[in-house]
Amino acid sequence: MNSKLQSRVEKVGDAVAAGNLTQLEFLALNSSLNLADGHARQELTAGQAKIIARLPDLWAEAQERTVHEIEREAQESYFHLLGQHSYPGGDGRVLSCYSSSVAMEIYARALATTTDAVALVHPTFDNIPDILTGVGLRLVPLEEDVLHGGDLPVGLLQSVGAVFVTTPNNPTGRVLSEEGLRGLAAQCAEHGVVLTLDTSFRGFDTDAHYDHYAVLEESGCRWVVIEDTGKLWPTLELKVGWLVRSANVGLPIAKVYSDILLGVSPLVLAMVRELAEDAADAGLADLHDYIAENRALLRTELAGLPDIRFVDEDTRVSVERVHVGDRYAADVWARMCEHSVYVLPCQKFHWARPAEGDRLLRIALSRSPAAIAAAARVLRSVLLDT
Ligand code: EGV
Repeated sequence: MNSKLQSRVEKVGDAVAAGNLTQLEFLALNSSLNLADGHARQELTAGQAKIIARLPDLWAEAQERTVHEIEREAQESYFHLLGQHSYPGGDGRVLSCYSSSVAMEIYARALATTTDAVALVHPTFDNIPDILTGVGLRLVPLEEDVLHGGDLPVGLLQSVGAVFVTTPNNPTGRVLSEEGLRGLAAQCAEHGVVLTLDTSFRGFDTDAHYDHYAVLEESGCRWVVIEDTGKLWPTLELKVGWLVRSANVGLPIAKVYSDILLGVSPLVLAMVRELAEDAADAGLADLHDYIAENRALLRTELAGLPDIRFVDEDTRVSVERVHVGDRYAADVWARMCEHSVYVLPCQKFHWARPAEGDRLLRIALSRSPAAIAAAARVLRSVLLDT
C-alpha cells in the first residue's frame, strides 16, 4: 500500500473506531441506497398495504377498546406466529416497550441492582454491550463457538450474574438450538445466573421457532427474553419490543419499566396484531423467500470477485456478512459512502476484539431487490479497485 493510501485508510479506520454502529447507520438514513441498518425498509406487500390502508379503523378500535385487550391480542398473534406458544402472557409477565433497545435498557437497569457482571455473546450488535456497560455492568465475552460447543465453563458462570445471548445472532445469524438452550438453561439454573435472550431476528429463521418458553419454564432457571417486531415489517419504526421474564427472576423489572413507560400505543399494538395475522396466513413464508432471494441476488452480483467470501453460508437472517479479503472493510465502506451507498464495517460487532471484524462488511437485505442490485454493483466496482 502506498503511504497516501495508507494514511487515508488509517483516517477512515480512526473515524469508524470513534463511533458506534448506529452512528454509522445515521449517516445512511437519508440515502436511497441505505443498506446499513437492520430495520425493514422494503416495500409493503399487498397484504401489508391493506392493513396500513385500514389504520384509521385501527385508530378507532384503539380508542374504543381497552389497551389490555388489544395488547393481549397483539401478543397472542405475535408469539404464536413464531412458535412461542408457552409465552407467559396470562400473568402479566410480558411488558410492551417502544423498541427492543428500550426493553434492554429497562432490563439492564434492573439487572444492575443485583450483579456487576454479564457474559455476553461475541460478536453481537454493539448497542447491547453499550447498554449493559452503560448501567455499570462489566462484560465477559462469550465466544459463539463456546456457546454452541456444549457446556459453558463453570468458572465463567461463577463469575457473572447473567448470560446474554442474541439468537439468531446479529450479524452472524447463528441460532441457539433447542438442545443448546436446554443445556444452557440447566447450567444457569444450577448457578443462579439469569439467562437472557435477545430474539430480535427470530422471525427470519424457523430454526428459532421451537417453543423457547417451554424450555425455559421447564428448566426452572431465572430468565429474561427480549422480543422485537421491528425487524420484520416495513412499518416506519412503528414497532414493539417485548420484555418477558420468569416468575422467579428476582429483579425490579416492573418497577424500572414504570419509571420509563406507561405503555406503548394501542394503535401500534393493533397494527402489530394485524401484521402478525397476515404473516401467519403465508406472509411469513413469503418474507423468508424474499430475504433468500435478496441474499442470492447479492451473492450472484458479487460472484467471481477475487478473495470475496460469504462467511455465514447457512444464515437466514436479514443481513449478510461479506469478507473482503486483504482489504480493510472500513476502507471499502468509506469508498462506498463516496458513491452514497451505505453498509456497515463490522469491527464494532466484535466488541471485545474489534480487529476480528476488520475484513468484514454487513449488508442489510430487508430492502428492495433493486436497491440490493444497485448497491452490489457499486460494491463490486469498489472491490475491484481496492
Ligand atoms: C441493526 C439501531 C439502536 C438498531 C439496529 C440494529 N440502533 N437501536 N441503537 O436497532 O442490526 O442494524 O439492530
